[in-house]
Amino acid sequence: MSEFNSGEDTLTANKTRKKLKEPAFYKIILLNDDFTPMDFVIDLICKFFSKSAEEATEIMLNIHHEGYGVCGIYPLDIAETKMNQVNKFARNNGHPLKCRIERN
Ligand code: TYC
Repeated sequence: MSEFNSGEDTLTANKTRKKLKEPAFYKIILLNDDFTPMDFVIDLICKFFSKSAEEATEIMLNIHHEGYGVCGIYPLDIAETKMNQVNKFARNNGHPLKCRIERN
């Protein structure tokens, strides 16, 4: 069965009507901390989530004030890849910033 569908009833090969599930999407969440520099977070959001500097600044400030924030929503495989890339990028640059995913 394909992961992608219209969400409507579909006539399958054996002529049984089946209600197909919506594909699962996952939010990519960045967590606030007291140490990662704001400029690093803005650059990271631009780099991994294709946001403008203005959008990235707004997202970063929201995380800074609220404790966490959503940077994007993707299918599971893409969300997992981005989360791992972000966590590795922060770690490799010596910052404690953490990224999680959560089912949308
Ligand atoms: N709170 C950090 C600071 O004051 C900035 C920051 C924003 C860190 C977002 C992490 O996900 C984060 N330097």
